[in-house]
Amino acid sequence: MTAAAIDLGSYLARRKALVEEALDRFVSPAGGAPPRIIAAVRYSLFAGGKRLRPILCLAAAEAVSDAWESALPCACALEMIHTYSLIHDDLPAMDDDDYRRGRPTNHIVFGEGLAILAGDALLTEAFHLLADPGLMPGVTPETRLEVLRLVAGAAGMTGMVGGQVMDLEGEGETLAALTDMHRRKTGALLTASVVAGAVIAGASPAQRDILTRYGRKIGLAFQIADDILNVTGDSARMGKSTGSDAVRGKKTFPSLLGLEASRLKLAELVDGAAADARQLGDSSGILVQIADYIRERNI
Ligand code: GRG
Repeated sequence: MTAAAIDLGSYLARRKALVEEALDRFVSPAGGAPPRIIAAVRYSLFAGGKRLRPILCLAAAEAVSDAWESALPCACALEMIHTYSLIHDDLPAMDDDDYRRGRPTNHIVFGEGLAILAGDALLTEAFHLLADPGLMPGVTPETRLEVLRLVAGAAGMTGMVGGQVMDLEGEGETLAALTDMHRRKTGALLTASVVAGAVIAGASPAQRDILTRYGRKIGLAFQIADDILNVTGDSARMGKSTGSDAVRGKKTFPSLLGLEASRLKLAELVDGAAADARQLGDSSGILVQIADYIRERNI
């Protein structure tokens, strides 16, 4: 069966279940950490996220090799880094949000101190997983180091943290600045998810280049879709308030470009990403469908 024939809904559900079962093992009360930090970490880690970053990591690995399951610990590490970023982003010192994924945010339930530490723990444990020689069988030390380097780069000052700083400083007043901010804040980790999966699966330099281009396009597309959803989305379905960007006077793609031009930009990026993925041949069917899913998503 070619990948194009796979039903996306069932693929996403299967990969999500695989990731959640692995996260449950990796962040377990049996690991010896104080129960309160485990509770705070697990509260946000199992709050109903879409698991898009780990699924992208596994799908990219699968596009390159049949040995894609070696990427599972890395997929989990990426979800842990993503969850840390959401916990910290919701803090009073940052976006000061009381609800995420339809539930009170981590600091509302556990207090600010524990929420900061839950984020710290998730970030640290993610690198603990990536560095564990007992995980990712068959992956050479050089490849592991390369994955560590690219995930750290995406999460750090030139990537997600840098983008968050630009956001805090109110940068993003022009389309170029907004695009740069989002490429760092949201795009970098999404791109790294794709590239890390491919590298673990033994991608050639040409495959890696193709998937880097794909990742950069869907990374920005994801943020434009998020901005559009903040204007047009259904808050009950999304589990968070919509319209908040306009209330806060935040610059977004719809506020700078208008809704219609934002939709066109989103379509251009998604179509471009799908064209990139198709260069990998039949095994890229799922990546093509995930690009479309980002265009169509309503949560
Ligand atoms: C605190 C260092 C630090 C960084 C925070 C990513 C981020 C940087 C903040 C999140 C702010 C935000 C809501 C951005 C919009 C795009 C986005 C990342 C949405 C949430 O990602 P989803 O939709 O979430 O993949 P789920 O809930 O499905 O996991």
